[in-house]
Amino acid sequence: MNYSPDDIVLLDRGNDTSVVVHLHGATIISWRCAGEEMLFLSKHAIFDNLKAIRGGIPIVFPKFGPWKYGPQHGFARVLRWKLEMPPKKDKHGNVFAVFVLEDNDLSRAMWNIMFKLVYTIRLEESALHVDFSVHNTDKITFGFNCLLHNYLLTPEITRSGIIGLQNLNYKDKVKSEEDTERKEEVFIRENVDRIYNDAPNEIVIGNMAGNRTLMLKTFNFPDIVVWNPWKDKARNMIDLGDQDYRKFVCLEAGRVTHDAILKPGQSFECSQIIAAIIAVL
Ligand code: TA6
Repeated sequence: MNYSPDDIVLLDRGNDTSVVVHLHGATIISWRCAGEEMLFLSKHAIFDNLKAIRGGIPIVFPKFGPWKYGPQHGFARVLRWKLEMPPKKDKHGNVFAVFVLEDNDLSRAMWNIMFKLVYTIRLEESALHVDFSVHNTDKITFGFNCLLHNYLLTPEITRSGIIGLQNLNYKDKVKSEEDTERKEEVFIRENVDRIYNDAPNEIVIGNMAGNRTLMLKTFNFPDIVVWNPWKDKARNMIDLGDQDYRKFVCLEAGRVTHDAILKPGQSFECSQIIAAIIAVL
C-alpha cells in the first residue's frame, strides 16, 4: 500500500490479530483477526492525506452526506488526527489507543465551532471495539451527525445476508422513497443505499471474511446505513476497482436522521463493537 509508515499506528495483540490506523481521518485501514483481514481496503485507495481513504472505517462528522459548508460526510475523515495515547495492553491482553481531533483553522473555516473528538480503539481477541465521543468546548450550542462508515470484507457479496433489519422503516436513497423492511435476511444484489431508523443494537451479517459471521453491536447509534455502489457506480469511482464492489458491504452505525445537540460543556458518547464469530459449518 502506498502510504508512509509515519502516517500509521499499529495495534498488535499477537496471534496475527492487529489493527492499523491511518492518522488521516483516524481511519482504521486494517483489522486482522487471527490471521484473517476483516475489513475491505481498496487497492486503488488514494493516500494523499487529502481525499478520504476508500475502505476500512472512515469517521463521518459533523455531517452525513452532502454538506453545504464542506466536503461530503464532513471533515473528520479528511483531517489529520493526533495520537493522544499510544497503543498499550490492558490486563486482559486487549490493545487500545486513543486518537483526538480538535477544531483547527481548517475545520473552523468550514464550521466555526470549537469541539474535541476522542476516538478510542480497543482490539480484543475476536472483536474490534471503538468508542467515539464529541465534546462541546465552545460557548454556543451545536448540532451534528456522526457515523462509522464500516467497509466489511466479504468473499462474495451476494452470499452475505444481514439479519436484524426486519420491520424497520428506512429511507431508500436509490429509489428516493421511504419503505419498511419486510425481509428477515437482507441480501445485496444491486446498488443499495438505505438509512434504517430506530435500529436494534445488534445486527448480524453472515458469510464474511474467514467464513466468519460478524455481529455489529452499537450504543447510542440509532441508525444503520447499508450501502454498496454495485457495478455501474463502481465503474465511475476512481478509487475502486470495477469488480471490487463484490468484496464489501458497508454496514454503518450512525446518528444521521436526527442531529445530536450539545450545549456548551456537554459531551456525546457512542460506541460500536464488531465481533467476529466463527461460523458453525
Ligand atoms: O454511506 C453511504 C453513502 O452516503 C453513499 O451515499 C455513498 O455516497 C457512500 O456514502 C460513499 O461516499 P464517499 O463520499 O465516501 O464516496
